[in-house]
Amino acid sequence: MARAKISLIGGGQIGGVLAQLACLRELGDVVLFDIVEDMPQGKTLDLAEASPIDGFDVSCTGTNSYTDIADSDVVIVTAGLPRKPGMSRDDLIEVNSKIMTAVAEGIRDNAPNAIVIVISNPLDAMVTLCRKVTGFPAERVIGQAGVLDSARFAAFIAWELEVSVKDVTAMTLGGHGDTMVPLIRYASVQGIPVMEMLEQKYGSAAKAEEVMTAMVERTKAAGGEVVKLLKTGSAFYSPASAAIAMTESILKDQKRVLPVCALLNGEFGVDGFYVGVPCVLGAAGIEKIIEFKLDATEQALMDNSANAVKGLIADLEKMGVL
Ligand code: TXD
Repeated sequence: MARAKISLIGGGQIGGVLAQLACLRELGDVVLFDIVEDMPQGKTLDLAEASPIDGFDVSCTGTNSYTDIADSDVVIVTAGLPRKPGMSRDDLIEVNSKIMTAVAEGIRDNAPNAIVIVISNPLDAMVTLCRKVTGFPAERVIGQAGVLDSARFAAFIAWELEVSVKDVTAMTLGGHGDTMVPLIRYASVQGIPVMEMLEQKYGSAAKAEEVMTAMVERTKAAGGEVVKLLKTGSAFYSPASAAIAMTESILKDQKRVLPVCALLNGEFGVDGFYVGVPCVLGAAGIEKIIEFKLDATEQALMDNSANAVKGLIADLEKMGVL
C-alpha cells in the first residue's frame, strides 16, 4: 500500500514542527514548501538526517515548486505572517490574504483531491478564502483553531485542579479570536463537571465562578500571552500538534470528534460562514458537524463570535479578494 502524502505550505515555525511530528509519527511522506529558496530543503535535510536516530521510515523533502505537492492526501497551510506583540490576529488580514490566494491557487492546480487544513491567521477569514479560491467542497477545506483553543482551556483546568491533562475534556466554539466561546458547562474531568470540582476545592460557588472566569479569559487571550513572551512570533508547538491530531484522524479515518473551523449551513444559527464547531474528522474530511443545544448565554456568545467572523469576511469583500 502506498504511503500517505502530507504537504506543508509554509516552512516557518509551525511548518517545521509539523514536519517533525508527521515524521516521528510516520503519518506519511512529507513535502515542505516555502517561497524562501533553499530553506525548506535545508530544514527537511536536517530532519531526514535524524531518521536513523528516531527510526522513522518516511521521506521528508523540501521544495519551492508546487508541482511537488501533486497527489497529496492532506495539505496543511501555515504560509503567512505571524503576529508581533500588540497586534491582533485581524491585523494580518491584508498581507495574509494575498499570500493565501497564491497558496490556494497552487493547491487547486496541483493537488486537486487533497483535504486542506488551514492554520494561517486570521484563521476564519483565511479558511474562507482558501475554500473560495480552491473551489473544493467544504468538507475538504478545514480550519485549525478549536483543537488548540480547547487544549489551552484543558491545560489550564488540569493545572488548576492538579489532575492529568489526559482526564480533562474541554471545548471551545466560535471564531479564533477574542470572542471564542470556551464551554464551561461541558468541561469535565472524567465526566465530572469542572465547576463541581472547583466548588469542592474552594468551598464556595462564587469563588469557583471567579476561578473559572479567569481560566476562560486566559484561554481567550492565550495566543497573545505567548506572543508577548516570544516577542518575535507566535505559538508554534501547540498549533502544530493540533493540526497533526486533525491530520491523523483524517489519514487513519479515526472519526475523532474535534472542534474545527467548518462551513456552517444553519447549524448553531450560523448560515454560510466558517465558524468553530465539533465535527467528525475522517477519510472524507469533515464527515459530520455535530450540533447540540446551547443555552441562552452560550448561544448569545456564539452569535457574538459569529458576528466577529462576519466582520472579517466583510473586510475581505471590501478588499476585493473574496
Ligand atoms: O491556531 C492557529 N490557527 C494559529 C495560527 C496559531 C498560531 C499562529 N497562527 C498563524 O500561523 C500565524 O499567525 C501565521 O499566520 C501562521 C504561521 O505562523 P508561523 O509561526 O509558522 O510563521 P512563520 O514562522 O513566519 O512562517 C511562515 C512561513 C515563512 O517561512 C514564509 O517564508 C512563508 O510562510 N511564506 C510563504 N510560503 C508559501 N507561499 C507564500 N506565498 C508565502 N509567503 C510567506
